[in-house]
Amino acid sequence: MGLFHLALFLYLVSPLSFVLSQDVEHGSVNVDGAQSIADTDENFICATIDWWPQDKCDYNNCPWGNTSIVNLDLSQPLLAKAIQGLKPLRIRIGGSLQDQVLYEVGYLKSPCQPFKKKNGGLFGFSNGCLQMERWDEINQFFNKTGAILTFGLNALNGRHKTKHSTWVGDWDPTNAHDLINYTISKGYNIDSWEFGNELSGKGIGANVGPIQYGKDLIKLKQIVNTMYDNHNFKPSLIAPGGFYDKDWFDKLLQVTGSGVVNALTHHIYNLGPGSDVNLDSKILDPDRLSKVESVFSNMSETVKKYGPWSNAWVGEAGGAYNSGGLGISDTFVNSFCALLWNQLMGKKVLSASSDVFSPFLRTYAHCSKGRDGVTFLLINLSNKTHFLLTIHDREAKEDDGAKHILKENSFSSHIKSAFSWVGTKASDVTFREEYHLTPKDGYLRSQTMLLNGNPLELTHAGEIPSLDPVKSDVHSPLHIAPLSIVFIVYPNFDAPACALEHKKTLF
Ligand SMILES: *[C@@H]1O[C@H](CO)[C@@H](O)[C@H](O)[C@H]1NC(C)=O
Ligand SMILES: *[C@@H]1O[C@H](CO)[C@@H](O)[C@H](O)[C@H]1NC(C)=O
Ligand SMILES: *[C@@H]1O[C@H](CO)[C@@H](O)[C@H](O)[C@H]1NC(C)=O
Ligand SMILES: *[C@@H]1O[C@H](CO)[C@@H](O)[C@H](O)[C@H]1NC(C)=O
Ligand SMILES: *[C@@H]1O[C@H](CO)[C@@H](O)[C@H](O)[C@H]1NC(C)=O
Ligand SMILES: CC(=O)N[C@H]1CO[C@H](CO)[C@@H](O)[C@@H]1O
Repeated sequence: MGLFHLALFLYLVSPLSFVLSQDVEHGSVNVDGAQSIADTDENFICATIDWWPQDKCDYNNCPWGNTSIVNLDLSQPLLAKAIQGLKPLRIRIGGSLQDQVLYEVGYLKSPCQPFKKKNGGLFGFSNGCLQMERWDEINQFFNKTGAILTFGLNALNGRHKTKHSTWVGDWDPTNAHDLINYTISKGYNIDSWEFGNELSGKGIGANVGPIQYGKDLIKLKQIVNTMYDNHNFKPSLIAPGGFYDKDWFDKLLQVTGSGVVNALTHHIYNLGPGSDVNLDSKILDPDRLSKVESVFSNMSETVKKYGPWSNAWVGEAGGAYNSGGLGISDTFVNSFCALLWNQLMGKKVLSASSDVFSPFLRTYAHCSKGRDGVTFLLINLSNKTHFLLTIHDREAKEDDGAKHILKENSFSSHIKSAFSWVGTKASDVTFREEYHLTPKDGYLRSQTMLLNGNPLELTHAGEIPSLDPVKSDVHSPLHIAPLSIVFIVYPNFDAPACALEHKKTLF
C-alpha cells in the first residue's frame, strides 16, 4: 500500500514541478502496428566473458580483477542469478587473448600455463591455457544456469607473424579438434563455435587475409560437421568476431561459400578509447550513436549479397575500448537496463517515430513480450529538455485523414477496419505501465539507477529486485525527463503485427 502511494505521488508531482521550471517540448510518437519491420533473436541480450587476467591494465587502471573466464568465481550466487534473470542469455567466451589460448587436451606441444606478461607478445601477453578441469566447471555452470554458450576458438594457432601484424600460413586445427571432441564426449552443449577475434580487416594486434581465413573456416566446418554427424543438434559456426571492413567481409563470404558461416559477427566500439575525457558527451551525442546504423546496414548488405544463408550479429560491443572508461563505463551514463528489456520487449520490431524536432529523443517500439500490446522504449539524451508525448497508431491516424503510409491493397484495407487504438477495444484496460530509469541524485556517473524514483538494489536476501511499473491513465501525456530511459507498456494496444505472432502459435 505504502509503495503504491509513493509511486502515485511521484507520478503526480513530477509533471507539475518540471512544467514550472524548464524546457518542455511537446510532440507525438507514431507507431505502425500493422506490420513488423524486423525480428530480433530470442536471446537479443547477450554478454561476453573475456580472458583478460588481473594484470591487464590501461591508463594506470587494472579493472579486470577476477572476471576472466579462467578465474571468475562461478560459485557467487549473484552471477547465477543474473544469468537466470536474463534467460535465455547467450554468453560468448572470447576476447583479444582468445587467439593465444591453448586447450589442455590431446597432445600439447608446450605445457599448459596461464597468461603472463611478455614483452613483444601479442597484446603484451604470452600464450595462455584452458585446463579441462576448468572447462568442465564452466560447462556445468552454464548448464545449471541455462546460459547459451558461444565459444571463441583460437584462429592463430599454427600461423606465424610476418611484417607489420599480418599472420600467414594455414591454421592448425589439431588443438581445436581435440577440444571439440572432448566437449562432445562429455555431452556439453555448445550453441556455436566462433572462429577468431578481431583478425578481420587491418585487425587489432594481428590480422589474417580473408582468403586464408575462408579456407580455414571451411576446414573447421568440416570438423564440426564430421564430429557432430550423428547428433540431433549441430552447433553453428560463426566468424570473424572483428571490425567490419567491407572488402574483407565480402571476400570471406565469397571464399567460404554456401552454408559455411552461419552468422557473421562484428564488433562495435564507437566511443573510441576509454581514456577520452569527453566520454560522457560522446555517449550522449545522437549523431555519433547513429553512425553504427551505417556499419550495420553495410553489414546487412554484405550478407544479402554474398551470404544470404548467414545472419548479421553484433558479437561484442563495449562502448569505449581498452577496458572502458573509469567512472563512466560502470555508471548510469553508459548503462542500459537489460533486465527490463528482457522482461518487456518481444521479438517483433515495429516502426516508430516521433515528430519532436530534437534529435535527442530516441524512440523504439516492439510487440510486448509474452502478452498482448506494444512496448515502447524512449531515451532522452538531452540534459535539459523534457518531452511531453502522446502516442498514436499510425494506421488509426490515417483514418483521420492523415497521409497514407501503407500501400492500399485489399489486405491492408481489410486489417485497417480492424484497427483500434488503446482503450477503444472492448477490453477495459485503461492504464499503461511506465518504467522510468534515472541516475541517483541526477548524477550521471552514479552507480545507482532509480526505477520510478526508487533505487534498484539487491534485496536483503541478495535477490535481484522485482521491477515494478507505475500505472497511469492511458490518455494522459507521457513525460520523458532529461537524461532518462523509459519503457512504456500499452497492454491493449491493438497491433495486428503483434496479434499475428500469437495466431502463428495457434495454428
Ligand atoms: C582474485 O582471486 C584471488 C584468489 O581467490 C584472490 O586472492 C584475489 O584477492 C582476488 N582479486 C581480486 C581483485 O578480487
Ligand atoms: C544440462 O545437461 C543435461 C545432461 O546432459 C541435459 O539433459 C540438459 O539438456 C542440459 N541443459 C542445458 C540447459 O544445457
Ligand atoms: C575423441 O575423444 C575420445 C574420448 O575422449 C577419444 O577416445 C578419441 O580418441 C578421440 N577421438 C579423436 C579423433 O581424437
Ligand atoms: C557503408 O557503405 C557506404 C556506401 O558504400 C560507404 O560510403 C560507407 O563508408 C560505408 N560505411 C562503413 C562503416 O563501412
Ligand atoms: C548540459 O550539457 C552541456 C554540454 O555537455 C553542459 O555544458 C551543461 O552544463 C549541461 N547542463 C546541465 C543542466 O547539466
Ligand atoms: C536540445 C538539447 O537539450 N540538447 C542538449 C542535450 O544534451 C546534450 C548532452 O547532455 C547537450 O549537448 C545538448 O545541448
